[in-house]
Amino acid sequence: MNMILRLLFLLAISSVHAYTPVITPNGTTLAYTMEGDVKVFRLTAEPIKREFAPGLVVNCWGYNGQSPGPTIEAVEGDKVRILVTNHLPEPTTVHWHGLILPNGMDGVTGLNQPSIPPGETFQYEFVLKQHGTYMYHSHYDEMVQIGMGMMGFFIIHPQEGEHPPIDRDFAIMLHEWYLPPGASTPDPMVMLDFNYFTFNGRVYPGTDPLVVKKGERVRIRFGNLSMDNHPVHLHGYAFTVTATGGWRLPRTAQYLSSTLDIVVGNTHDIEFVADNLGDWAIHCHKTHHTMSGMEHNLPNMLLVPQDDLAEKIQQLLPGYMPMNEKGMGQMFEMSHHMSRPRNFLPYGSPGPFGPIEMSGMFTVLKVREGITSYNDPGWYKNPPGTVAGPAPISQGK
Ligand SMILES: [Cu+2]
Repeated sequence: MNMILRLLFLLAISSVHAYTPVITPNGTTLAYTMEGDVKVFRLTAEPIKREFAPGLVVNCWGYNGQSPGPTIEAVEGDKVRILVTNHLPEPTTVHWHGLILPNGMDGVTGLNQPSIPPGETFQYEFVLKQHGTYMYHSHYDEMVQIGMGMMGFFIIHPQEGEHPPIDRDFAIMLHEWYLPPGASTPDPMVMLDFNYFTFNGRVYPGTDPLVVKKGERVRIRFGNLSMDNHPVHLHGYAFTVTATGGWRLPRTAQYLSSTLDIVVGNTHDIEFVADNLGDWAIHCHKTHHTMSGMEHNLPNMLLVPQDDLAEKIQQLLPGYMPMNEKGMGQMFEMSHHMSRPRNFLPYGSPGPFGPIEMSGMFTVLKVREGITSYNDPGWYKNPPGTVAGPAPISQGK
């Protein structure tokens, strides 16, 4: 009897804190230890190498070997202690973006605390008084440290569970970088002309697909600490915008959309029921943000015949190829055969119907039925007769 009561008690306790763990695609969740009733997390600020996609490795600054840093995940009401060790060559601090906490824990260098010198460990401790999607980021030398990737998610689950419950819960941090051709270190001085745009520190085809089972309720949490807003578009669905800045919108303020502008310095949550099978693109709709490695100060040669010119230049520069006469789509074949600078991605990657020419902030929502794991199920097999193709002759020209 005693045993059964204990079991029921344990079940009750665990159901209070039951939540669907957040998945950070291409990332991890930060482990913690319990010290009394305090959840203790450890972050190390340090220079790291981040592979944006196979063949492209970038010198970033981040936390625990990653940029974005590992996702901190906790429950409303938790007492948390976060130990931050600085292994950067300069001081740092950490700001807990959007959290309601004591002033001295807010992390703004000079205003709320002295900076953490290289080699030192500082301690932050506070009680989580809210739930939702929040972030953490450096608040020292922000242009360099945030620009170099010092950010991560801070996700707080509600104490009483979710209504309706979420089956698949993803978190995607948006960022942008300028990497000169052939270089490995981004230039944090650049204000506008970025050339790599990342979901969780990866560019397509390096971004993990979001794999869900048909009928599951999906949430995607977005955070943006870059220099631009990113209007993220999901194909094949209408989603509901359910939270902004971490705060859940009242039902009457939630709204349907297929594109949502993810604002700099903010987070947004969207939710939908995955009832439409297939491989659905999800990407920033600024067209330059689904490119990688673009240089933007080239002359515009669109519709300019270059045949003679190419021959003449080839005498001086063997292997020279004319670009952009008939649009940029032709670059796929070229860029996979021509020699490229080091640490530079070819243009496009193979898809089920030919090259996918988007890179950067692009990934694929894969909705399947009958899958038994969330491993990448490969490309969607479209039912016969449901793929666009050449029109039959009867339709005329
Ligand atoms: Cu964008």
